[in-house]
Amino acid sequence: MTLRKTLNEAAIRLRVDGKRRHKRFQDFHVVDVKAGAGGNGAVAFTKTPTGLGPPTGGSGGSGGSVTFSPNAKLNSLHTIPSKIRAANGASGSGDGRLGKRGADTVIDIPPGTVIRELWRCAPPPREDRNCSQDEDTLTQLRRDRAWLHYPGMEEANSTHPLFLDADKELRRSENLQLKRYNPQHEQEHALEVDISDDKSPHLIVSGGLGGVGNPAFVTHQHRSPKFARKGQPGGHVKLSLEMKLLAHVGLVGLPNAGKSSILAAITSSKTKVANYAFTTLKPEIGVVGADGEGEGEGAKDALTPSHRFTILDNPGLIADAALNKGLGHTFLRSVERALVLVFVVDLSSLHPLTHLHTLIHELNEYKSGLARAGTVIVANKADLLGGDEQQNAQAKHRLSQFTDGVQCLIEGGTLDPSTTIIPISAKHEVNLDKLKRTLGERVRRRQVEEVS
Ligand SMILES: Nc1nc2c(ncn2[C@@H]2O[C@H](COP(=O)(O)OP(=O)(O)OP(=O)(O)O)[C@@H](O)[C@H]2O)c(=O)[nH]1
Ligand SMILES: [Mg+2]
Repeated sequence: MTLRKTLNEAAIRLRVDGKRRHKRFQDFHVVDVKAGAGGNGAVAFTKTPTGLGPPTGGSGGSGGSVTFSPNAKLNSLHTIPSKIRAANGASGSGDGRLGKRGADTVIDIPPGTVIRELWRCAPPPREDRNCSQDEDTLTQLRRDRAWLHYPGMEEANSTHPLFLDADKELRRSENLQLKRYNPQHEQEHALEVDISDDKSPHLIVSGGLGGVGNPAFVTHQHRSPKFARKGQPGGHVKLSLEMKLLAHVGLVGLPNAGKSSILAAITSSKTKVANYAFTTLKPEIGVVGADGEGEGEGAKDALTPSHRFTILDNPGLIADAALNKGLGHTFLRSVERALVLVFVVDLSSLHPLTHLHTLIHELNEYKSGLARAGTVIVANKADLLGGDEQQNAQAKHRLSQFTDGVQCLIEGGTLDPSTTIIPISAKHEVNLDKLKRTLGERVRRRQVEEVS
């Protein structure tokens, strides 16, 4: 009874820990981003013994903008708030005092994040989109949005020629803006930014303009405007953020194939290795050839400091991962970014070739032709084959069958002609130098291809 209770508690704790661990990594996020609105212009006058003197209302400050800035220290999107706002501009005031500009918001984003616009609030705000309203109500709604009146003067303003002229002018410019607005064009030019390693920040939405104060409306005939412009709203968008980890090499394999064992064997990464499926829940990066790491015999010549490369261990891929089953898309996004993909298959399993077909199928389902980036096939757990003479012969036969299958895939155009098979034992560290050298070469080759 007590043992069962303890076991239950442990299982619950593990589940909660697992969820928490998972929460610390997020590679897809939808955010609502709104820039600050401009501050209102002021309706103010110098006070004189006889009443109101010349107009002195200051203009409002513009709203703050929202900018995304790459920060190489980040590798998850979970710290980014779902609602991102910049400060509104302050309103202007008497004596021509200008309102303070709203503070900008700068959001740090991990490099390798692709930002896509899902929705944008189209300018200008148009009350008459609501066709059920009558003309007078629409006019009133528009005026309420755009104008600020001196206390008690709204009614008088609504028939005053100075106000009517200013309102007409505003309406004309908004109509022009609306005519120029083309939803098709807007869609075609929707924001799509790939935040890369460069440090330059990307402006996402600009703050609204501040409204002008009442002195801006003075004319020769009318020296005392009793109204001012309100500030304009800031840009407002909904974005999807999709993070793709940047690594030179990506390991792709079914659960338990030994991907994490390979990462642990050729880098100093402390990734978890265990004999059950889905040990790895989030992509993990290691560096091959960094100081003191991955420097086995023969590797020193091949991996000079300039030839270091990063390698990404991924969760196990299962059939229908491309349909978002298992951990699904979460890491295929990162896989897509790697220069070189490595298929890791368990050579000791009954059907290594079927496993390879599954991996290829899932990658190609996710993105057509992606499997051709898999130019290295690691036949892992080779140590489990062989032993006596008969077993050795069986092992050779199995490897040659596997090699023939791969050759067919190359001839059929599914795999790249440069695809090579490297039998290894990650657990017993056999043939890892050859693996590192080959990966180093492939990465350099792809880097040269990318530049040219
Ligand atoms: N005999 C032998 N066992 C290995 C070898 N490589 C990995 N293993 C074992 O296979 C099991 C799975 O290894 P992992 O490295 O965790 O496999 P994985 O592909 O990362 O698994 P997931 O993270 O669940 O996808 C562990 O028990 C490893 O010790 C190998 O070369 N030989
Ligand atoms: Mg793993």
